[in-house]
Amino acid sequence: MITIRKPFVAVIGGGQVGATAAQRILEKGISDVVLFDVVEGMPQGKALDLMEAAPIEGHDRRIIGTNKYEDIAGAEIVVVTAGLPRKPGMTREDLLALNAKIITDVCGNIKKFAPDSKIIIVTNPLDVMTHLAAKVTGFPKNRVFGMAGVLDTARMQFFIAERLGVVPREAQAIVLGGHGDLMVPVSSQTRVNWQPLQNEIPADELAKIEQRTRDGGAEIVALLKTGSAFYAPASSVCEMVRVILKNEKKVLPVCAYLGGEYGLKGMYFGVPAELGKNGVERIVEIPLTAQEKSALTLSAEKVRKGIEEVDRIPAATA
Ligand code: TXD
Repeated sequence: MITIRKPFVAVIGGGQVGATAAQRILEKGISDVVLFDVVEGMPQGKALDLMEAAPIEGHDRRIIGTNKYEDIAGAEIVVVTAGLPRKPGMTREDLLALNAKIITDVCGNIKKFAPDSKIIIVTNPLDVMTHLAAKVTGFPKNRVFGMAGVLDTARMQFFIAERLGVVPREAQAIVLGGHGDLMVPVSSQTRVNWQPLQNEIPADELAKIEQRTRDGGAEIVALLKTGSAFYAPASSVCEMVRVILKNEKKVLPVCAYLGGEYGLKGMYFGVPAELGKNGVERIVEIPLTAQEKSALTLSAEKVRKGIEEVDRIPAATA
C-alpha cells in the first residue's frame, strides 16, 4: 500500500494530459500525485507503471491511481484534465456543452473532498470551464485558475527560436487573452537576445509566427487525427504546479479572474499573473500597443459569449 505525502497534487483525468503531467511532476521530483479517473483500473495501471519507472528515473516520489474521490482529500493543488479533447475540425467551443457536464461533476467533488485546494483547470474551452469551476466550487477566485497561456507562449517561443536558430528558452514571449483562435501573441513585448523581435524578424514573417501560434493546437490535432496535444500541455501544468508549491511568485500567463485589470471586470481571461502558495497572488499589467489592446478586447468578447452560454446550461449551474 503506497502512502502519499503532503503537499501532494491530485490530477483529475488520467488521459493524455493528466497522465503525462503526473509523470513530469514525479520525475522532476516536485511532489507526490493522486491520479483520478472514472475509468476503472486505468489510473491504477498508469500509476503502477509510473512507480515501476522510479528505480530507473531515480526519483523518490509516489503516485496512486484511484476511482474514489475520497483519495484527493488534503490535496494542495487539483489539476483538472477530465473531459473530451478536440477531434479534427472541432473548435474548442464545440466542446462546451459536453465538457460543462463533466466539469460540474468533477468540481462538485473537489468542493466536497478538497475544499482547501487550489484548482488548475486544463479542460477546454479553457476560460469558460475555469469560470464554471469557480462557480460550482464557490472557492475564492485566487484559488481557481486555468492553464493555457504557458502553453500558447511556449509554442510561440519555439516558433521564434526555430526561425532565429536560438535555443527555445532564449525567446522571451507572452501570449494573452482567451485560449482560442483570438488569443493575442504580444509581439511588442517579445525579445530575443534583448532585442525587440521586430528588429530580428520581418513583419510578414512575424505575422505568420503569430498565426501559427494561434493555430498551434489545431496543427497538432490535424497531425494526430485522434486526440490533441499533451506533451507541451503537461509541461505547462507541471511548471504552474512547481511555481505554486515552491511559492516562487513567478509571473506566468494564467487564466485568472479579473477585477478591472486590462479594462475587464468580473471574468476569467488569460493575463500575466504572479503565482505562489495562495494561487493567483497578483495580476500584472504589461504595456500593450493599441492594436494588441483591441485584439484583447475582441478575444474577451468571445470568452464572454462562452461564459453566457455555459451559464444558460441547466446541468452546469446545478
Ligand atoms: O491548453 C490547454 N488548456 C489544453 C486543454 C491543452 C491540451 C488539452 N486541453 C484539453 O484538456 C482537451 O481539450 C480536453 O478537454 C482536456 C483533456 O485532454 P486529454 O488529451 O488529456 O484528453 P483524454 O486523453 O481523453 O483524457 C481525458 C480523461 C479520460 O481519461 C477520461 O476517462 C476522463 O478524462 N474523464 C473523466 N475523469 C473524471 N471525471 C469525469 N467525469 C470524466 N469524464 C472523462
